[in-house]
Amino acid sequence: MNTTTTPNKPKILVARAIFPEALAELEQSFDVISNQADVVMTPQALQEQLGKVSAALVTGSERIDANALAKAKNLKIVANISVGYNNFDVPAISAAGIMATNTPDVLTDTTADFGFALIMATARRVTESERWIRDGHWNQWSIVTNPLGMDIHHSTLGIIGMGRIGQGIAKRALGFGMKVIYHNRSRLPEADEKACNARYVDKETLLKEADHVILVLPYSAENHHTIGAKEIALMKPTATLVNIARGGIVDDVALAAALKAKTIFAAGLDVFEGEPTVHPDLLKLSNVVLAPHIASATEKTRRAMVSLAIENVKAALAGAKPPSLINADALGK
Ligand code: 8YV
Repeated sequence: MNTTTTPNKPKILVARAIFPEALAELEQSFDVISNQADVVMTPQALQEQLGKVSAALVTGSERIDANALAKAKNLKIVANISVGYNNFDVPAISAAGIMATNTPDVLTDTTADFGFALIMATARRVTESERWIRDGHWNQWSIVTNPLGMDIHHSTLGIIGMGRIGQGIAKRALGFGMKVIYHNRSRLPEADEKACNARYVDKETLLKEADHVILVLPYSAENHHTIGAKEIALMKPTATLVNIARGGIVDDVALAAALKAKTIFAAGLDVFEGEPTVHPDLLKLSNVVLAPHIASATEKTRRAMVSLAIENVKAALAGAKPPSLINADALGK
């Protein structure tokens, strides 16, 4: 950990490495405890550091719960550099009177782009084809034995989770002439459905009808294993499944078994149960595209996420309402 100390400046913890310019900006207003070495803190180290500061910038690798907050007597805000906040125990944070924020909107298009990239890479066997070349198989090219994929254009896309990112993916699908069906906790207003040309269906219908299924729903205990063996069994044997939501939404063991048995065609995964560990069964399979949680990872968007997190911190410490406050109701703000 690196510390810069200036009297009378509030202390801030930056739990993971951020862009040097963003760190320099923070150092103008705060005493910064930073982790530019980017070694993930143990829960005990996190608890210690949170006990020293008024604000913290964190990511999905920091679990913020009652234990992490046990010594946090001066902490006013935990700002996630992430739109998803399943690393936050929001009731525990609210009970401690601390503001919790995330980074919505700034990553919507970048994440929707990647969702589409993963749909295409999965259906068209892009990474498998690259391995095929590198392994020296191109001399076996033929009309019938090439890595043959599934079409994207004019197929049916099933989106589970129709928030901002889900709608962004649906709008991109329009350009491919896809039929879009979706399932969500609540149905979208008619105008939004029209803008996406998307039809609401129940989960079972979606799984049975879709050629490509993409998961974009937030993780919660009730969404745990939204897709397990039973759900995969409903899908077409030619279908693909893409998860850019969170590990734990899919039962990775059941998915690996289905991919191995080829009961579905292929899967594309940006998120995993137990990240950064990937289930060994998945690593052995060729019909799965693997990505290391990079859906929001363009330089422009990651910078925008850090900037929004800093804006949230500055507002909170200035006594204003942060722009993306998650627990406004619980704190009466
Ligand atoms: C983050 C994400 O990169 O925003 C999210 O919900 O999953 C990603 O954009 C990741 O969570 C790091 O905090």
